[in-house]
Amino acid sequence: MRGLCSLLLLASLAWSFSAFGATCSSTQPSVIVDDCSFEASVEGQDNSNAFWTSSTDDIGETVYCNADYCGSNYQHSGSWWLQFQPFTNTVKSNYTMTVSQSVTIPNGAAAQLSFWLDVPACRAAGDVFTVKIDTTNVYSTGCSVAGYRQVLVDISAFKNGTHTLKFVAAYATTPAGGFTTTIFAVDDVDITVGKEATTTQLTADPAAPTVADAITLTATVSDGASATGTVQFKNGTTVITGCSAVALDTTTHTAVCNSPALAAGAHTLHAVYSGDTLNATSSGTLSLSVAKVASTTTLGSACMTTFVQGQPFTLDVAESGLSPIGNVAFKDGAANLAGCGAVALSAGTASCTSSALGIGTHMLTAAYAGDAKNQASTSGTITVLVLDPQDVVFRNDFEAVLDSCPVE
Ligand SMILES: [Ca+2]
Repeated sequence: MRGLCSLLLLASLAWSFSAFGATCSSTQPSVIVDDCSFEASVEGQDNSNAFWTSSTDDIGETVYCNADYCGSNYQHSGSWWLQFQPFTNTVKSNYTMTVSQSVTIPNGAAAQLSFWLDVPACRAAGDVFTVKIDTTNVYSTGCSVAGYRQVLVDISAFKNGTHTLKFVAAYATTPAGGFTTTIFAVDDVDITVGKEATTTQLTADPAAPTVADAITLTATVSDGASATGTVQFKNGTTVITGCSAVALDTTTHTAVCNSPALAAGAHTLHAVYSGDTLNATSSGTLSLSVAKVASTTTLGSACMTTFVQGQPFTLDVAESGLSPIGNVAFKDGAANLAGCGAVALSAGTASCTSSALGIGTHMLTAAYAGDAKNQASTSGTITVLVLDPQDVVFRNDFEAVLDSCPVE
């Protein structure tokens, strides 16, 4: 039954925070201060609160107030607040009251404690209100200020750890005769942690790839606050397929994009870290040039290279590279060989037959223009000597044959 009551209480709390507009947060970036507005206080003999611990009450005062119980309205939000006001029938010296809670502060950029403080009644100049983290005083004031004000304290020195947050009211002396002491009222206690700045570096392996390489992109995120989240890899403004949200490995602090489809040429790549509740987003850029592979153009011919003008002569090319496609230009010196200036490769080969070689010596080559993956290349030379028919004594009647090679 007690468990059920607790559940009902928590459900009620969530509603209360929202309904009363508490200016403390229970979810930024995680629950750091439980019951930050003291709304979980329970009315009864010496009002209690399951989330806050008060010092031994040896004179019967309460520290959790609502208007109904304490007869005043010192809440900053909601209907409950923390109130230090010793009740005494006898004079006491050096009397101290405390209310505390264990808080776990994440490792963000900066940690800040915020609370609202009112000193509606000041009855002894020596009364002091102090806030401690563990044993360190992080804030202290006398009783000279009335009216709620927000107090902000940098407690970055205590981030990344579990500490005791303690409010302390110290009374030099407490007069006899009821609630005639200084009042320190506190409400809406909050601890917020800023996001840690991060950096993201992007590298490629290999660093100088060709289109034939399997490229690996690695983003490395700095880990000031145990970064989690994802990394998106982009080529220019285009998200790389399969790498839109690669989970960050929290051990190596890296995210890897394997085998991105990168065409030959210059690329500006980006790795964008998503950030998380404690870490700010960041991105890294890499200029990566992907080279085409080298191609080799091998020129050959099955024909005799000395023959009489007017006969067909066939050149063959074998093109090696990364599945080369495109055209080969067969050349006679610097000029394209007539009808053979743009012969499409088929399965890496091309051939062309010409019967237009004039009388004399010809230096024949083949030039491959390259394609999206292959560099251009030029073959070696085949030297052909074409004879003048008038200078040739035919053993048989000469008859030009429309074939691939000379007959004589
Ligand atoms: Ca409150």
